[in-house]
Amino acid sequence: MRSRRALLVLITLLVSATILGAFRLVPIDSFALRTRTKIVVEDAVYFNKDKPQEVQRENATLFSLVRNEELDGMLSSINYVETRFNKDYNYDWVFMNDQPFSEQFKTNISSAVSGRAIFYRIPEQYWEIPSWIDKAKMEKSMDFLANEGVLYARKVSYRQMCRFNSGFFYKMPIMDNYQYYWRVEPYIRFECDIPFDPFQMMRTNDYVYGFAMALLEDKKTIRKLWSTSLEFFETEHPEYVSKSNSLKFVTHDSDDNTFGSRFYNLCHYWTNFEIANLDFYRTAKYESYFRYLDKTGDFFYERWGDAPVHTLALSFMEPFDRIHYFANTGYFHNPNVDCPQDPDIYDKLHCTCRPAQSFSPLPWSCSHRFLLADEAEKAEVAKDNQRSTVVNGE
Ligand SMILES: Nc1nc2c(ncn2[C@@H]2O[C@H](COP(=O)(O)OP(=O)(O)O)[C@@H](O)[C@H]2O)c(=O)[nH]1
Ligand SMILES: [Mg+2]
Repeated sequence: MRSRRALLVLITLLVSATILGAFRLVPIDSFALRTRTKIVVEDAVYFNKDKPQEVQRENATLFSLVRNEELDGMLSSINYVETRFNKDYNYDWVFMNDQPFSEQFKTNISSAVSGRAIFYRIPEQYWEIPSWIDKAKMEKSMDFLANEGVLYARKVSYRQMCRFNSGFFYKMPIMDNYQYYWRVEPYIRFECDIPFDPFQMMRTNDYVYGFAMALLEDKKTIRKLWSTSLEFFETEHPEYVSKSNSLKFVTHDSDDNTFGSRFYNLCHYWTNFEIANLDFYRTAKYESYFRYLDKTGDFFYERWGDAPVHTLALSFMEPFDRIHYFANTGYFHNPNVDCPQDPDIYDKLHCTCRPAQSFSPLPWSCSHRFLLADEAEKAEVAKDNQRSTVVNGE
């Protein structure tokens, strides 16, 4: 009896030792720890890599809000960004998630980027549905939009993502370290070389915002966004409206006054690519605009996207010449691509996209409207300058 018990104890000990040994032999983080130093700062996890000293870099980072299950798509996007641009610069790359990043995600991603990979878990208060949102009303509105066939009509997380990208991503302490960010989504492509540093271009030209594609928003998702924005900028804070604004880009004259005094033409910068100066969002006026929008609850009741929100904020508050169209990048986000039409540019930049499939010349693209509005604005400025020269007798 005693020897059987001893045998049982021995077997238990052997099994436990094997299990523990196995765990010790394959620690989850072994690869990441073996190849790079890991520093934990608040909620952010840095994977350090040495950066070549001779490269002139800006105070900037690539930035992706992404889910663990989008690992393949993120790796694919990284591959394009690194090959076409970042391999020569090794900019940091900040990854944010409302969930903890998996070890697999961190290991694969930090190995794929050429600079530092920084993984940041978003604190709950920036992601959760605010307590003052009426859930029953939200359910009803989601049903209504679903009946209308609106994309992501019933997706609450999509609304949380849009609200986060409108009013919170730049408030995460990790972003305090930077002046500019370049947003990158999973499964995007750059089908042409980017043989210059867009961040440097932003700084030297004093640009606030850069985009690669602009298009029309689904009106059903933003029924009250324009009227709310007009209330804010025309009634509450006319002092926030820039004298040389780009409202020409987002409005057109129409007898249809559904949206108020002017008509929103639904054009917006497609924010899945954007490069911007974070100071734009850090101002009291942007904050006050976001708060005004947020308190309507329509990020949840309607399905306001961060793209029209960024666009309207820029159009009212920033001078037109601070917004830049990054053309000729061969940027692709399903289902659209902006492919160079000029064969010389196409060859020089080693593009792989198909010019005939380019979305930018199509009627539902707003890129050409941007260029036309930009030209009109410049002509007006030139005329004003001429007039003041005559008045001043110079
Ligand atoms: N962490 C996290 N990221 C999200 C979530 N929903 C969307 N995203 C990210 O937000 C961005 C926009 O989402 P996406 O599904 O591409 O929207 P679409 O481009 O409008 O179709 C992408 O970078 C996604 O990875 C979410 O619930 N959690
Ligand atoms: Mg996307």
